[in-house]
Amino acid sequence: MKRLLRDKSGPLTRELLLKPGQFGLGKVPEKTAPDATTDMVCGYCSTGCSLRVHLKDGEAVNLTPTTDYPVNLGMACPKGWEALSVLDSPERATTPWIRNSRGELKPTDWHTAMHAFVDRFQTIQHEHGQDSVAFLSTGQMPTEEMAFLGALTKFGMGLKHGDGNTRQCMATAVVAYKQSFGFDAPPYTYSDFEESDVIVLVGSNLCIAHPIMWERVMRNPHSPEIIVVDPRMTETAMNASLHLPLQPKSDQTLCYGIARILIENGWINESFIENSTNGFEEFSAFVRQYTDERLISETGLNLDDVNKFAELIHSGKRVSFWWTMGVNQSHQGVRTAQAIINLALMTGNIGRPGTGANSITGQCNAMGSRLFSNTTNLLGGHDFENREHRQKIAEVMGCDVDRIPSENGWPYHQIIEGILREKIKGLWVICTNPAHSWINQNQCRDILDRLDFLVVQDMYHTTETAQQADLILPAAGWGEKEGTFINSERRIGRLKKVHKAPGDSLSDFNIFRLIAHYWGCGDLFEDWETPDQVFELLKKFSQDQPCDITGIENYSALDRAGGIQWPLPAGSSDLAQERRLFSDGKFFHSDGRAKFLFNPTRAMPEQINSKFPLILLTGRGSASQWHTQTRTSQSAVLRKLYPEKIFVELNPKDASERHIRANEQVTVKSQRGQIRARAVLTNSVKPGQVFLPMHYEGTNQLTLGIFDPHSHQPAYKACAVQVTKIV
Ligand SMILES: Nc1nc2c(c(=O)[nH]1)N[C@H]1C(S)=C(S)[C@@H](COP(=O)(O)OP(=O)(O)OC[C@H]3O[C@@H](n4cnc5c(=O)[nH]c(N)nc54)[C@H](O)[C@@H]3O)O[C@H]1N2
Ligand SMILES: Nc1nc2c(c(=O)[nH]1)N[C@H]1C(S)=C(S)[C@@H](COP(=O)(O)OP(=O)(O)OC[C@H]3O[C@@H](n4cnc5c(=O)[nH]c(N)nc54)[C@H](O)[C@@H]3O)O[C@H]1N2
Ligand code: SF4
Ligand SMILES: [Mo]
Repeated sequence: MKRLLRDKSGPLTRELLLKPGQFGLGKVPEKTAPDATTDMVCGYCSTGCSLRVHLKDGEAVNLTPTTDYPVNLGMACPKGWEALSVLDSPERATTPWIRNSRGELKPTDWHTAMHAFVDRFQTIQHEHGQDSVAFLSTGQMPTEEMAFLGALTKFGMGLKHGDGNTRQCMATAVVAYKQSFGFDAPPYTYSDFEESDVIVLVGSNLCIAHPIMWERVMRNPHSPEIIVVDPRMTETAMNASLHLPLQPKSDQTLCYGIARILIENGWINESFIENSTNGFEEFSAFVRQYTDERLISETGLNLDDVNKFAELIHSGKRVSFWWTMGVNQSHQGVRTAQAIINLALMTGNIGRPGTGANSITGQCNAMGSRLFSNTTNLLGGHDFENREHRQKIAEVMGCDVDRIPSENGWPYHQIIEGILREKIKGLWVICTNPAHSWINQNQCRDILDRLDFLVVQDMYHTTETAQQADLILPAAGWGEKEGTFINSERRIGRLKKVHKAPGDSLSDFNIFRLIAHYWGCGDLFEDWETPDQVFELLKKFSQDQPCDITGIENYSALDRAGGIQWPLPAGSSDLAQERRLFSDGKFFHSDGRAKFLFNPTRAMPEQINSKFPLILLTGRGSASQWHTQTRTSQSAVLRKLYPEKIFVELNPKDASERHIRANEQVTVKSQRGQIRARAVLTNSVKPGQVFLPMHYEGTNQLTLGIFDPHSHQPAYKACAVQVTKIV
């Protein structure tokens, strides 16, 4: 029986809660950094820039980018510069909110909130089974908080199903790496941007989504060839030496065709293939079917450009391949990512400076969530289904091994479908905003409405999902708590408390402690009092894994080193500022070899037709907007840098056929919904395609809920729509 006993301390009283400082409640900010300045990593994107926060009496008054941090070298994008200003906002949740019997959300206190949380969820479990309560989390909390949430829900509360918004984002790369390399291991370090002589960016709009990585490309002294594979002429494509505006979702065909051309010309690295890989013979036979004719007809590219792409890969001494959401968010994302990995393997472009098959992550702590959130894998990159792994984690936890689930929980879309099938009745949403960001949003909102109890834990009480909640738990945000993030190049950096969290809001860490206490499993978390104590546990979880960090002494060591990239096993003296994986040609599969993996390409599931003749692409709109805009819309400076209302990018040819003029309001319609948007006429989208930024809530009313079969990641990027003039 996994249901836990009530805490031995007996019923909780309000007096207990009101003790000053307990669970961080009512506590004055600890002056973690009484000095004049302190450095910490940014809380938006996965670049992981360091920001120097200027303090007065331990409170932040301003910030500037850190000049001597190996990631950003004194640079920051607008979001980083404005990171402090979004903390003080009237939309911050300053107390818990609970929905009353009239259906209205009303402020309440923590004691009532905690009782409601425990009573409602435990009642649901009692009536509908242990697994009828699930959670959805994030890539935007410190690793210590993610591990706490994962351990609390799965070992403490006995939940089985929980996933994160990293499913929307990184799941494809995770599965691709695990299958190809034997572990989820992005191999690169950012100096590779500066050391390559050929840089290939596939489905990645670096200028907008990772502007400081783009700055690193600009510092490359080798005048690199930059090849951008993107259906749109993005800001990044405009700066490329070769832009390949392929048909959406034809990247896999393109990579297989390029592989065939490389093989036919003998432009491969035979000794690397021989010594470090498996499966090349089969791959080589397989790609023969991707003939020039097929390549041209499926990608819509011209043969000269395709051949030039192959020649540039061949002539480069240090070729790096980078990909992001144009690849991951696809009905065939995993095999597409592996088609890119195969190009790096067959040309031996991995493990050396300026090379690599490199997935760029998205959120500030996507990498932390991949390894330590206890969702898709057991803490520390372990496997729920492996008994030895469960035993190891149970020992570190100091608990019975039977408390560790022996199966994986459902991925995100199965949790959502589980609500529809009445298998999931209670949902706890932490640090993500699915009512805006999840695919096919009209259906998602209807589904969330069917829950018996929805808890949302967020910095703001105004998010689309919080407005649907039965209970809102007010969370401290970036700058208001301690912990660590892991960036795209596997660098662990620190996060500090430099600002007082407003009202009664608490760090997610303290909310989890409070819940453990009320739920009755506080005993399991006696050693989890502070983030730095949990960091010690993270080290133990990681021991002997490819992501081993037992050699990181403590938080101060991270400060001194300018962040540390995993792995750093105990006893390692390799404290170089830039470290990449696979320099010895050895991968993480048991035989030390990487695998060539491939599958026949599949057509886009939703084809255009006479009713919906345009392909809708979605993605990031500007460097000043973050996702569902709950944070970035709070900054007056950022608000000036992007359009307030939704707009659709449309090619002038498609516009004139529809008698649409610039800036007119139009209807964009798919089989799932319709929205109004302002028409922006631009040649950056090709005829037959339109683009909507994801930052406006309308966009996901149109998208199609299709998922990669291996990673279960949603295919946000392409579906069929029609655009019409409003008359
Ligand atoms: N300013 C800002 N920066 C961010 C974020 C943000 O919200 N705002 N979010 C962060 C997060 S979480 C993430 S995951 C990253 C995402 O970073 P990116 O993946 O770089 O951003 P997107 O704009 O989503 O998608 C990249 C490109 O994919 C293209 N694309 C669409 N379909 C295809 C296709 O079939 N093939 C190819 N080759 N390309 C295609 C789109 O045209 C788009 O230009 O950004 C991170 N950085
Ligand atoms: N159409 C389309 N849709 C997409 C995408 C796309 O390209 N196209 N991209 C997808 C991708 S890659 C991603 S990553 C998702 C992102 O989707 P979401 O995760 O839903 O987007 P965010 O706006 O970042 O939501 C984070 C929430 O956490 C809150 N928050 C911030 N910090 C904290 C904290 O410390 N604690 C707590 N408790 N809350 C906090 C914020 O206020 C916000 O409400 O969107 C996906 N949706
Ligand atoms: S590039 Fe990313 S990490 Fe750097 S300042 Fe901008 S949002 Fe922050
Ligand atoms: Mo993402």
